[in-house]
Amino acid sequence: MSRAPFLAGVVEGFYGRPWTPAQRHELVGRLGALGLNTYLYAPKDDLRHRARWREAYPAAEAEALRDLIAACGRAGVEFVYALAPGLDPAFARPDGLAALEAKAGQLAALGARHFAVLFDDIIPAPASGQLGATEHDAAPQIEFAHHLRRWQRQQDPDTRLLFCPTPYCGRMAGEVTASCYLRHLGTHLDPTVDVMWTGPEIISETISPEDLDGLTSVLRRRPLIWDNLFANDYDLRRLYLGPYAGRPAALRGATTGVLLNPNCEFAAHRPALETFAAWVAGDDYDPGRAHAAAREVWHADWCCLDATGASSLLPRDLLALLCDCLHLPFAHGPRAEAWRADVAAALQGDAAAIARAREGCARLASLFEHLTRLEDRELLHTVYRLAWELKEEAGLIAGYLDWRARGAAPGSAFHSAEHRPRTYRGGLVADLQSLLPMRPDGSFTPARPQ
Ligand code: GDL
Repeated sequence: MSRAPFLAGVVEGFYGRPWTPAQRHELVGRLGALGLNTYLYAPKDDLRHRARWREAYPAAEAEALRDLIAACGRAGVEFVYALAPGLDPAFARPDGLAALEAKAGQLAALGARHFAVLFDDIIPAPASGQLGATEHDAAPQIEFAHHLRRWQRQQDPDTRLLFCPTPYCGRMAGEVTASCYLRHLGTHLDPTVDVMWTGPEIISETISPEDLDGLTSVLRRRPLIWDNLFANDYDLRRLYLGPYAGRPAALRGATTGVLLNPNCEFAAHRPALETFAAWVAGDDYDPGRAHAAAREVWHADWCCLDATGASSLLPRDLLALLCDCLHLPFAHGPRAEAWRADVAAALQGDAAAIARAREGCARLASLFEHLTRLEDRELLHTVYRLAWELKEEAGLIAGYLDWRARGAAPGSAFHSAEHRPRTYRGGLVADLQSLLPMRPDGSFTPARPQ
């Protein structure tokens, strides 16, 4: 595989509503235009990808896939079709292997050449946090992959097969060099098969070449990174509009490729994709600079209408503020972080910070007002609930600061007319979270009783 091209692109690999054919066509056109070469089809909730992987696609869906594969061909993007058979205990038995051939045959008839087999998220994690996969789990997976590889080679010798292992990140594998599962994979899996890895964690803040040293030696090949930096399927209240970050340029040389698993909301993919393409293209990648360039490209989509029928683009600073508020899993963007720090200082009584915090509250209210007038309603509804929540918090903070500025009596308490118990910060999940709060270090309170 060392001479195979570096794979760079997108894995549609998230839980939740899969993208539509039209969205995929738009994506593929953009991948090609940005010089990215791969689209891996792996939507967890396409029934025929995972839960009912043996079933053939019905005519209409098959035609949509045929069109998509053709669009990939025109855009210079390799289409990779993934099967995730691991929930089916009989996947490697003869009937499973026959179903595999039939399914691969259908996809090949639609134009697919490259395949992936995914065995992630199939064994419940024991409380220790480590998945208990052993070589006994690896053996049938390898058999399944080899069956497909042999079949693939008969059709076309120049194809690629990707493989997602059951422990697919450092945290799951524990000490990688001691993992019987990974060692078995390294020894027995056809060396031309790419093995996927999400980095030290499922959602990795950083991934460095050094993080992959042990893995590369155990697998006897460089891994292919499945990058969940922008995936937001694990928390409905997050959306990631920040830049690709935390991966040095040298990571490219330590891997056979990087595929991004983006936000579920298709309309939110632009900052991730544009900045990732810049990272793939050059060594002098700077996340801040790339993000500014990505926002500049995206800005044209943010057209606001007014009551007179006139239209104007969302002010650039408000788009930047939005992207900074809905940034990355581990960091707020600079404008959001500065405002958060101002709010913290304002609550401690710092006069200069109070003025800046209030200004920030007003800007968030203005951002929300502009967003409601967006011409592109898909874009609006992609950010609506999150922008709403932000303007609610900003309104509460502004109300609290006003109340204090009016000279509240010592010992008195602030009540907001718009933020009432149960309708604000309410719901069963919020109640449960308050029963078992999480500390910043990841531990939960209350601790075990003595
Ligand atoms: C995962 C899943 C992926 C999901 C992501 C983020 C892999 C290999 N599998 O564990 O489908 O979108 O986390 O929640 O990443």
